[in-house]
Amino acid sequence: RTKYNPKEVESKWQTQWEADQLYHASDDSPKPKFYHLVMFPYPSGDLHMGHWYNYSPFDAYGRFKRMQGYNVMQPIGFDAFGLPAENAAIKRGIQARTWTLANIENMRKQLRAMGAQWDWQREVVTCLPDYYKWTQWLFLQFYKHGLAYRTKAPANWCPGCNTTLANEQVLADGTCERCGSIVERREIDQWLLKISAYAEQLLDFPDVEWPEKTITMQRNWIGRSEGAEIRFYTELNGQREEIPVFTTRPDTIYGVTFFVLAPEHPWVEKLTTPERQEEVTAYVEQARRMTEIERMSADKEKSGVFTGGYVTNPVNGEKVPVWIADYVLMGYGAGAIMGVPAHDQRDFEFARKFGLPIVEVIRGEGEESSDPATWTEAKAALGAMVNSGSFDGTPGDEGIAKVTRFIEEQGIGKYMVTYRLRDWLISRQRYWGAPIPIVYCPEHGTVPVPEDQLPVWLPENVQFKSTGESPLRYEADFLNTTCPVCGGPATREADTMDTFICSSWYYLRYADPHNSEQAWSPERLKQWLPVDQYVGGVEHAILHLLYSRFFVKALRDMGHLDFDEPFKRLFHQGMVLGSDGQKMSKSRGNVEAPDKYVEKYGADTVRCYMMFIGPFDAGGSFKAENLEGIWRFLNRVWSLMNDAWVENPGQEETDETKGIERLRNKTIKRVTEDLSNFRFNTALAALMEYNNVLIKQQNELVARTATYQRALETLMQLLAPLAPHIAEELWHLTGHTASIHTSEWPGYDEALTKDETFTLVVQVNGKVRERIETATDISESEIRKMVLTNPRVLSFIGDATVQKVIYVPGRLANVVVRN
Ligand code: ANZ
Repeated sequence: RTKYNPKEVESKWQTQWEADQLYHASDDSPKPKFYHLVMFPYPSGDLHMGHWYNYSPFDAYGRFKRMQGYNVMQPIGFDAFGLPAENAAIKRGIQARTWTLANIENMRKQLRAMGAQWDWQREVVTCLPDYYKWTQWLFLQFYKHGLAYRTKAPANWCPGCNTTLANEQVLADGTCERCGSIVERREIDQWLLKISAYAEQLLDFPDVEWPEKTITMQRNWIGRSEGAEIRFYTELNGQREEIPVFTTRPDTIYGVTFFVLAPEHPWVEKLTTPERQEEVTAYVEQARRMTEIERMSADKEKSGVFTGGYVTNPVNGEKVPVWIADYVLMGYGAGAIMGVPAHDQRDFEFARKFGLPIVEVIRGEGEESSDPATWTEAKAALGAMVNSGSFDGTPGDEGIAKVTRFIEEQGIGKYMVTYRLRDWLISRQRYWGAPIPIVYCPEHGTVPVPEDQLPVWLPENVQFKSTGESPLRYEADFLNTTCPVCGGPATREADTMDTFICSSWYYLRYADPHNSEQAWSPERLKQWLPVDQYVGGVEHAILHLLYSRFFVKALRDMGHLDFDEPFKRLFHQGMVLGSDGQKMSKSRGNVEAPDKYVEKYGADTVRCYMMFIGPFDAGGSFKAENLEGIWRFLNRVWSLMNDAWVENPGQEETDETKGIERLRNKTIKRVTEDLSNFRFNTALAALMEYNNVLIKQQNELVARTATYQRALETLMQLLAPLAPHIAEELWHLTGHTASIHTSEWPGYDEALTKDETFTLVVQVNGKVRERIETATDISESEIRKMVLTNPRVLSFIGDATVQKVIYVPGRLANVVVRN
């Protein structure tokens, strides 16, 4: 017999599979489709442990679905634009494109070595013109439909990366997610996508099976608030001027004792009195340098300045002082608030700090009136309205509705819903991204590049200057162009698009990756989309997954596709940790490269080990020494198949073979259910147990029966999704000619998965009184207990005394009683 040599086996089958195009998902298959997607990698140059941890079970699931009869499409590609390539270009003088493509080549090799069923014919690389042409085309569709616009917007500016960042790329502590620098705010002309127009729709998750936690994270990010807009007013140059606020608590309107504008609010200038001017200007300057996150931080001590101006509360006619404070944000609600210190904690702290009055207007049930001066915090809970004129006594929820109705009747405000979700800032002052297809003409202003002139080519070589502007601004050949309308001299937009745009639609392109006429054909999209199963990290719970949903809904409304959600079922893998149980990181020195283990044990062992670490969604520690256990298991399978396989099993079946058949059915059931539910570790455990039993019997006569041989065949098939190479090799070794991966997943007989049972006849004094289904291997004492607790039997025993129970094994029990 031969020795298990994974290196030989694996490269042989990888070559063969590729030659046979085994994993190419045909567009004309009669089988039902199954679109099986994993988040595509960034081409950093190396497949790390996390990729292996993610892709191994993922691939096993795809193979399982394929054996179950689906036309599985399992594509792979590269999310290839972005900062690291540009940084490599700056640091090492190597072209971003060259760096990226070399990395991709290396990762392709590593991805092949994994032996996953990638459909390489569908590969997409987002930095290549045949892809970004369509990214640009998509931008133009958004533009055409009023969903892309340019404005001077305060941007998160990272001084370290010299670029703007999306809100999502700023960490909770106000630092850049890439380099850790403190993020600043700057006003520049930028392009945004109007994701806010879809805020309400994005709250809804129709017909998807997503982790509840992820749905909640997205909903919180969108941040829907119901309340009212109320317009305060002032006299300015003899004119009545209105300034709206947004509040979720219109019922507290009588408790307003001050008014606060965001420092950037346009009214700051108009309301500030000359004597307060200097102080106000200084404060505005200071606030500008802070990030929103810092400003919103709950533990930050409240700060602010009085403008000298006043506005009037439209409900009770009271004049209140106008302040500016950084805890009020320009980008949320109306950029102004009514200060209700008694019932809002931030306002409470603000009032305490600046000695502003606090008036109680909401009181909880059974609560006594108390002096707010004695309070230590605001009373934020709902309650009955007090000190509120004719509204006094109105309870909780009713108060909100009643005041809202009142202000609507008076024409001083209206019911309103706001969202925290902001429009998506997509301009990047960077080189390595898809150029925004816009031209600026002195005559015609902003002109979209005509679709038939796409792509707007990204130069392959540029000069990097540390100006904070896009390097494309200094590329005369790129920048200078002609106006598509008049043909006169014009300049191109020099910024490139956020790479999250590229990844918002790659799963659509996979359906029709070589289409040079369209981003996709409607037929192909209809055939493959939506994605049936999507696997990827929970770190994308908001950014990528929300953007992709927005794209699909917007494109649906534009008529480019006809479904509502891109990803029907979503699964987040856990994280693979270092052997010390800590996140793998260079600084901790616990990073492991998978390649050397693939070299030593082969991909099948590494794949299976990844699945064996723990539940897929929980993650776990990578312990190199534990690879041995899997290695031994695969070797035992190898030996068993080599030693126990017989071509023509002539041995007659016995009672013992029934047990083998039962175990075979049970194991199929276990593995089928485990794989269906992403429990790869327990599927593997079931196979190990199964293998052990078969090994024990391999030298007995029973091993020469057709039943035993069938059990061996099943072992190979159940193992095939997890360890595809060894299973394929053994499959051919045992005389099969077609690939095991095209074989049909073994079915099982439910009845055979149960333990063997028989019908016990129960007599009382010789008369048949009951029949009980019970296990064959039940003991006599268990029979006795079962019979004497059976309600029907007890009813026949009545008050009589049980003398004995006579048991005829496997048949009947007779209860002898005497009155
Ligand atoms: C008066 C009031 C009284 C408020 C009260 C709350 C409690 P959410 O739920 O997060 O939407 N607010 C409105 N616009 C703001 C802005 N631009 N920056 C900072 N704060 C702002 O919060 C809505 C509440 O946050 C609003 O309701 C407003 O304070 C404040 F007892 O108005 B409230």
